[in-house]
Amino acid sequence: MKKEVRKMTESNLIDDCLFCKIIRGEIPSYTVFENDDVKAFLDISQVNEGHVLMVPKKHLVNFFDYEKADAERFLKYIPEIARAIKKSNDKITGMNITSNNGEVAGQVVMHSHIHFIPRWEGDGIKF
Ligand code: DGP
Repeated sequence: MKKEVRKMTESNLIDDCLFCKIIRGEIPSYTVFENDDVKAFLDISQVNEGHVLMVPKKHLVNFFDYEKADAERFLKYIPEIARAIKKSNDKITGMNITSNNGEVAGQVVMHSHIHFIPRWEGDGIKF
């Protein structure tokens, strides 16, 4: 069953999508977490050191595109990834976990992704 799901997911990846290319390994990325369902890698334009993106291994445009099963399958990894990033650096004491959905909300790459932006006292980041 798991194999079938994985096959279906991979066939859903599309040719001209930047994050599908990263998932397929056609564009290099610094991967921090990966399994059959999701991949998490360093964002190329770091808002703060350790800024990570998590993407589902299924081409979903954004949360408006998710079925309940997609949410259950992909979003459950958020706490695990957040903890792994926090553990990677003692100075991290907080984190902004955000997602831009739609162009008007600042979404540039049209493959659903979640930003993990590590925070610490005095980091100077303003939202
Ligand atoms: P958003 O504005 O929410 O769609 O964020 C897209 C993010 O994707 C942005 O923070 C920069 C990141 N990004 C764009 N191109 C690449 C790339 O080729 N590699 C990596 N690692 N990140 C990228």
